[in-house]
Amino acid sequence: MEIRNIAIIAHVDHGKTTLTDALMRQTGMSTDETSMDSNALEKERGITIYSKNTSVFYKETKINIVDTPGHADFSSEVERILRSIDCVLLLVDAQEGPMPQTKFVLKKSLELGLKPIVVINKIDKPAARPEEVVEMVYELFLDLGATDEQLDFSVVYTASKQGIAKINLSDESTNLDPLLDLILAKVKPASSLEADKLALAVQPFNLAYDNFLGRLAICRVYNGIIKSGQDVIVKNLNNETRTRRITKLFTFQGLNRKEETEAHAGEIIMIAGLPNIYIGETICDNVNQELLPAIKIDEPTISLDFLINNSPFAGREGKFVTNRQLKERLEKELEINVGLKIDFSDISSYKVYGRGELHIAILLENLRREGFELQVSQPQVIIKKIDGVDNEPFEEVVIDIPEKMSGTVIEKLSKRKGQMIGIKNNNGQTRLNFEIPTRGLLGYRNEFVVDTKGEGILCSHFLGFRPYVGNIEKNELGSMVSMISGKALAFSLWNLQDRGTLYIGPNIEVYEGMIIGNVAKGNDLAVNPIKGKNLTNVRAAGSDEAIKLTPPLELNLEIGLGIMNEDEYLEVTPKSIRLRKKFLTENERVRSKRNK
Ligand SMILES: Nc1nc2c(ncn2[C@@H]2O[C@H](COP(=O)(O)OP(=O)(O)OP(=O)(O)O)[C@@H](O)[C@H]2O)c(=O)[nH]1
Ligand SMILES: [Mg+2]
Repeated sequence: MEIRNIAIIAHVDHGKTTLTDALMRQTGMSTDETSMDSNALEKERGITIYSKNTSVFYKETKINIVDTPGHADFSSEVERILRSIDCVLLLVDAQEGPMPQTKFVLKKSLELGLKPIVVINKIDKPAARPEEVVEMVYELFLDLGATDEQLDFSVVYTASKQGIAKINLSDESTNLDPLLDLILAKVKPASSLEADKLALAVQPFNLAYDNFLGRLAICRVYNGIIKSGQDVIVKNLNNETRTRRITKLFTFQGLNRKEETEAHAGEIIMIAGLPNIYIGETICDNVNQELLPAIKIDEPTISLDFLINNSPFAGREGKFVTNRQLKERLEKELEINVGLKIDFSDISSYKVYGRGELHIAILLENLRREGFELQVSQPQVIIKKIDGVDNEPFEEVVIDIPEKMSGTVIEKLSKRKGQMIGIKNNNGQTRLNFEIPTRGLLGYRNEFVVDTKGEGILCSHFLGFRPYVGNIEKNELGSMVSMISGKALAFSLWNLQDRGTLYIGPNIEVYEGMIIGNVAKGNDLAVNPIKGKNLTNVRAAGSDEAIKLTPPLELNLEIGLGIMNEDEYLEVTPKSIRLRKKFLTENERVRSKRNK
């Protein structure tokens, strides 16, 4: 059977997974409301975190599809996948138009010589402006230096939620066939009898893990036929070889993997039996086989320390609380989490390098759900020496906000060393473009949500390492640190809430050194949240009946990582997320400062 290999790429939320799901449903690969976003965290957050493979059958052709994540923190996945498919569907929201991630994934596709099919999605939105968006996409192609051939892209209009595609906006349509037909017409076949006869050449572009089968490699078969049970030669990037046996071989069908005895040139497969297999290696059956072109993996941009929980509440909620367990789990994570690096050289605190706050937050969320307790330090950007000069990561930020809020946002980002490179007003909405050191952006997202009352959209994308821009003044808030252990009382919280924002409500157990809120003005503040009211006969404003507490700011992983200070840890357990000082007592803190 003929095979076509495509990936769906886009900015976050533009509808990639919805389209993939609809394609699977309409071709009979899935029947119900199941989705490619199958992971629990994906379902909860409504975003794709891991790229996933599927295939559908249409008119005697197998179309392998890779659904990719749109969030910038996971973009290194996308780049690897682009190397291993033959065409991309570039999805663009018919209202929003191209966004930073659209630009990033398109740029990578064009550089690889791919000729994208442009899919203008969500044409059902009332504010959709599909024709205008096509123009904007064309401009973007031009800006990115597309060749004439690439500029001559096909366009298809879709409402993937309704499962409709049309070539002309005025067409009537009830299904996605126009898109599928376009794919058959425009994407070159991956399979051929000639390629089957060539010497075996297979390359992994993604990794997975199975408790029974161990590490799995998701690969493209470029040439030849690979068989289950076959002995293969794996060549690493330095041309060193090792021989291993393929123990299992799968293809992807709908939401499932299907065990196969062999796979032909052009297929996308998953194989087991190669324990140390890594992305970009060449799997072949002949030592003289040339290496396939390497696949570049993006470097991490931020780092932080992971250590076991040693707070006074350690071990209360978790199943896995020891150093050894944490280390083993992190080592396992490295098997599949390709954007992640970990330095285990310090035996009690592991340095974890990742691609952004969300990348790290997802790892932490997985750990706590599995029953781990741990603590992490404040994320720091990675500084890299290039030609003897310190360089730091920079990001491009695109912000959509109501016009009246733009002043505050511009002011804050400028203070954080952001440079405005564009501003556009449209119907009371403003779009701002900034280039800013990642350092300046760390922790800003929470402030942004508050400043824009949740009405703003902020997205960022990694630009590259650039020379260090010097000190950044953030108005870091002080912390309200409990000086005592016990149960917080409404009365004392009521007194404290004027000083800043509280992270806890009454009856929450606290320990000495735990951070229970921030201080709006000034430095850290040692407080006593368990103090009861003096018993007097006089009824004061703070009587129990009168106590009205503002709801606390509940910490979650992303908020915690964003607001924590350098001398603090975020304590993560299956049930709780707390902030604490590294040094729990005031005495220790003073001493450590003096020793600095
Ligand atoms: N109105 C409308 N909404 C759509 C359409 N397609 C998708 N959506 C909605 O857009 C949201 C995001 O859809 P997803 O398919 O998860 O987007 P995605 O591109 O896979 O997102 P990430 O994988 O996180 O980058 C969901 O709420 C969808 O229901 C469409 O054609 N019309
Ligand atoms: Mg998705």
